[in-house]
Amino acid sequence: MHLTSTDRLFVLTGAGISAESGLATFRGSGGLWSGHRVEDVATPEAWQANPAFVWNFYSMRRRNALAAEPNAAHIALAHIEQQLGDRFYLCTQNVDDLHERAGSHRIHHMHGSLFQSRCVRCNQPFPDQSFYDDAENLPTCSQCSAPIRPHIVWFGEIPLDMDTIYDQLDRSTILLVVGTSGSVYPAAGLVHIANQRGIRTIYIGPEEPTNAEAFEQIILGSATQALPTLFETQ
Ligand code: BJW
Ligand code: ZN
Repeated sequence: MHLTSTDRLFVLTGAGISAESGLATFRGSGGLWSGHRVEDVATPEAWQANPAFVWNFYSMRRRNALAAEPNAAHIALAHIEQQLGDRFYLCTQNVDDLHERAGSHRIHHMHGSLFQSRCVRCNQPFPDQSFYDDAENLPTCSQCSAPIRPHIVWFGEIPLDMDTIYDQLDRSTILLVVGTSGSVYPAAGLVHIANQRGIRTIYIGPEEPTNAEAFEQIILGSATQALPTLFETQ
C-alpha cells in the first residue's frame, strides 16, 4: 500500500486478527466460543440472570488471552504506527491485549477490555487479571458492596468513546478493516461513513464480510499473510 505524507490511516480490527494467536473468533471460519453463542453470554440480560455463568466465560477468555502471544499482524500494525505517529489510529473491537503487547499505543478498545472490571454502581474501571470461577465467591466492590462486572460492552450497551472514533475517522484518508465479520454495529457501519466522506476503504480477511459490498478493495487472505506484505510494499 502506498501512503503519502498526508495520508491518515484508521484501522479497525476484529476477532480475526487474533485468530492466528490461537484465540477463537465468534463467527465465520473457526468461530463459536466453546459451545456458547456470544449473544447468549454477552448481554446485560445474561448477567442479570446468571452472573456466575458470565464470569465463568470471561475467566476462560482471560486464561486464553494470557496464554496467547501477538502475531505478525499485530506486530505489522505496531510498526506502521511507529512510522505514521499521530497519522495512525487503531480502533479494535477486541477485548484482548495483543495489540498493546505487540507495541501499539494509539489504540482504542471500543468493546472494552478483558483485563479490566468495574463496579456496577461506582462504574470506575480498574485493572483485573483474576479468575472468578466459584459461583459462591463472585467479586463485590470494596466501597459499596455492589457486584463487580467485566468492563466489556455487551449487546444493547453503547460502545466506548464513539465521539473520538467518529472524529478520528473523519480525519482519516484510508480505512483499513481487518478480520471482522461486519455483522455487529456500530463498528460494521464505519465503512458506510467512510464512503460518505470519500475515504478509501480496504478489507483484509479470509472470507468476505457481511458488509463486503461497501468496500472499495477486498484482500482475501489471513491477517498474518496479508498485513505484513501490505506495509512492506509501501
Ligand atoms: C480472520 C482470520 C484470520 C478468521 N485473519 N481474519 C439490528 C440491526 C442493526 C443493529 C442491531 C440490530 N439489533 C441490535 C443491534 C445492535 C447490536 C448489533 O449490532 N447486533 C447485531 C448482532 C445485529 N449492537 C450493539 O448492541 C452495540 N451497541 C449499540 O449498537 O449501541 C447503540 C449505538 C448505536 C450507534 C452508535 C452508538 C451506539 C454493542 C455491541 C457489543 C458487541 N459485543 C461483543 C461481545 C463483547 C466483547 C467480548 O466478549 O469479546 O463484541 S459481540 C462480539 O462481536 C464481540 C466482537 O467485538 C463483535 C464483533 O465480532 P468480530 O470481531 O467481527 O468477530 P467475528 O467472529 O464475528 O468475525 C471474525 C472474522 O474474522 C470473520 O469474518 C472471519 O472470516 C475472520 N477471520 N480468521 C483475518 N486468520
Ligand atoms: Zn462500588
